[in-house]
Amino acid sequence: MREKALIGFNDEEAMKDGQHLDISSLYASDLFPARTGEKPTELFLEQIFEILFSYIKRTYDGNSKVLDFHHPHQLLDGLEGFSLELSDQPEPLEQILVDCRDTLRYSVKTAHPRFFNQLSSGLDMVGLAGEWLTATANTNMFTYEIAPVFIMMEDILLKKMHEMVGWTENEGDGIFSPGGTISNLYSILVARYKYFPIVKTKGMAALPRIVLFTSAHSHYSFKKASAVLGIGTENVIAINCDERGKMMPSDLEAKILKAKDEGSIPFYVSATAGTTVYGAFDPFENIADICQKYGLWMHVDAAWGGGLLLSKKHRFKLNGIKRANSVTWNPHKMMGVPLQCSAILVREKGLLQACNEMCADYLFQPDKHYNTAYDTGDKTIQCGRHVDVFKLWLMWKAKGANGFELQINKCLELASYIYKVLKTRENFELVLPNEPEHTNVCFWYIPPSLRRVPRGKEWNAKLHKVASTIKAHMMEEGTVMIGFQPLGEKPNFFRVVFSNPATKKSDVDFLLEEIERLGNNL
Ligand code: ABU
Repeated sequence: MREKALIGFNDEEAMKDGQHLDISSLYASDLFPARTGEKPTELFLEQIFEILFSYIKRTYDGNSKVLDFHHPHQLLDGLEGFSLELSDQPEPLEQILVDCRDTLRYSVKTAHPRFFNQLSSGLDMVGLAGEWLTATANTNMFTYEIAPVFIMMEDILLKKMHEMVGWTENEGDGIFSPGGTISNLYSILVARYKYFPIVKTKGMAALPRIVLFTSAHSHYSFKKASAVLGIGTENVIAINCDERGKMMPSDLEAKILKAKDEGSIPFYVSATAGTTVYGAFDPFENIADICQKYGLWMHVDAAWGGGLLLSKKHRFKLNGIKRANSVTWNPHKMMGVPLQCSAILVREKGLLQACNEMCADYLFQPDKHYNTAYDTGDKTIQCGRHVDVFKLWLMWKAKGANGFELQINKCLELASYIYKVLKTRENFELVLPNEPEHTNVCFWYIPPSLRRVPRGKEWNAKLHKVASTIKAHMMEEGTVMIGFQPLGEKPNFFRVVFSNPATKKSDVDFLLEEIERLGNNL
């Protein structure tokens, strides 16, 4: 018979107050977890499961808080029996359970239907199971011999993604990487190697001044990667965008010509499918024409927008992506796969391997008894690599491409809904007048003191403070979370994004009501 549950985690109040904890008899031995399979191990994991499951239930309870905010110094000082301090002596497992509970208690519920702060949100139950299984397998993605199933799954998923981008059967390579920034870095790395293979051995000193182009609204990772790769941030040339945040092909061509005139060597253009703030899609066909004309590598950063390839209704927004030489796509964003899950796709086979391989003979022995083409670890800039692919594979099994399509369409419908609501609310103003292309919708809240007064520089300066002030109150109250930022000359505005299939229209209504409630004294 199973021993009684030792912690009353099903009791919401007990969770909140830390009361009714009967944990004294849980473990007699400090040797745990040396002998798996014995009662203490099972009990410990059952208790952990209860803690996690209770957290999940509260997360999806629309009336629970999104966060219980504390300042860094408060966390460092310790909170109600929760201390971050580490000591030389082991702590009892009872305390470890409480630490797990409290870690979640003071974390942000990114799966809460009212969490609108980040491009990745939600918590898919099958994806979560995938993450648990991955952690249980606890292996490394560098060789087939220690990750046979996961390596084959990665191969299958990369092929699926190539197909969705529109590459032919003979095209397509890639690797899962730790996030969009690293995937974008790979694209520059491999493009530079394609045009200047000597860089691998001789370094940047052997190269002329090379420059790359990306839009003013693109992700900051291109500058970061250029700094890391020794290209230099000054050699990242920003291309102007139109009022919707789309790269202007005319400015791209003009800046390529100018760079050439100045003696620089253009080699790479990154276009964006779903910019971070506006959610804009660049005109890929026009950009591809220009890349073709000047012999440049074309990358598409579809970290955010790639998911739309699964939607028959919205995939036209990525028309032309198949002409890209490389694509970044983060299933942990629109596809709702638990963090992290990002892929760099490269059209030309073999380039990633040639660019990055070091052939360490203790690991990638060519005379193994199986097809060593599946020892994919030398394609990467890492050695050890986490298994990010299984949760995506499992989710795909569980919902199929059609299931992803439904959840993605639903998120786009929510964006359309809030856009329409905002148009009718007199205390809010849309930053962009057009229907959203992606799930980003940007807007200002205009507080009473700024209504019906002349607008100008001073007014803008006051409006700039509104979003940050409301956000500060919002964090203290913990009822909802949304991000804000300035853009160019535009004062701070809110950006709502939808990627959580659990969000409903009532949560969207709540968001706007909450902003009004928190801002109506400003
Ligand atoms: N890497 C872009 C993520 C930004 C965001 O979640 O808002």
